[in-house]
Amino acid sequence: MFQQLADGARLAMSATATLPDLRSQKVVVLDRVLRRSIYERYGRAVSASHGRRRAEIKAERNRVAKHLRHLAHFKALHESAGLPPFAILTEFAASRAFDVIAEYCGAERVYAVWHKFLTVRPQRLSDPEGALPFHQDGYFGQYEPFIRAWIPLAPRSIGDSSPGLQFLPEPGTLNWYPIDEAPTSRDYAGNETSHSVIAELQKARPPFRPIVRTGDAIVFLGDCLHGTYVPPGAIHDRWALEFTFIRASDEVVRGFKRDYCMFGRDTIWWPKDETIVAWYSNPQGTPPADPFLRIDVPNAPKWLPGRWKRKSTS
Ligand SMILES: O=C(O)CCC(=O)C(=O)O
Repeated sequence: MFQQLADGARLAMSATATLPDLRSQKVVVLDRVLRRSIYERYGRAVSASHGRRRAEIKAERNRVAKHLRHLAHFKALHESAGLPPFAILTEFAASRAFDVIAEYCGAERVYAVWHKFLTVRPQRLSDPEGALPFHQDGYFGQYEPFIRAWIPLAPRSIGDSSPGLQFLPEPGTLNWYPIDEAPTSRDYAGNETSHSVIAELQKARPPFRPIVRTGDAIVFLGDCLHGTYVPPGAIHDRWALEFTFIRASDEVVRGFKRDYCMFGRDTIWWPKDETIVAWYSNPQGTPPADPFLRIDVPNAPKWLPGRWKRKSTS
């Protein structure tokens, strides 16, 4: 049964594929989600920036306000990649990965907690302790799991000659497992799933370890057990980009103050950095009246995009 899921979860870019159901599958692998002209340039900028000395990166980060550190880095990456501002976001919003997420959310807008939205995920072979153990990403309100899109940026092949991800999905069920009492992880001990639970699940079926290429996407729900997989034959370090979304109503999201962004099919609402920083640094003050930039998504496909075959209703 698991093997069927693993095979069935991989969708070739094909006009006949049916939009996958993230809710029941928990993890979906999509081929060629981003255009090469975008991911190659962005990937080069990411790996070059991570190749610099740690101290240099730290000094650069400390020059900008805390809440903007990730954003300053994001802007700098676009600049050094020679890409227009926000290109990686608009590319993602027009992608089939976003179709899957929007379908799961069943709403016009998909949200993200802004300061946690975008993460670069390096995994160096010289740092095996930096690998994440099996864990669940957490949840939001009513145990609604986070939704993650993990996009490999470099090298070309991930999960065989470089570190990838591994999953133990339990299709259809929502289950939060206990945390291990004697965790071994360096960076992630507080979220390391019980080793005995993992051993039991692995007895029932082997982990799903997709081999992906740059520009593909792995989309998964936060309750799906997963972690880093360092294949025995790995010879390259790896860089990936990770987006984290949530399914929520406008009303719930208001509780995040201004710390969120929204994705719609043809528009992204992205916080205007200066007003947000002012609000964060003086939360008693008047909230910014118009805190979001509206970013148009060029070539946004209409819902339901023609690239997906409709599900049979019979
Ligand atoms: O990038 C990785 O190796 C692990 C990513 C992961 O498990 C996470 O972000 O929750």
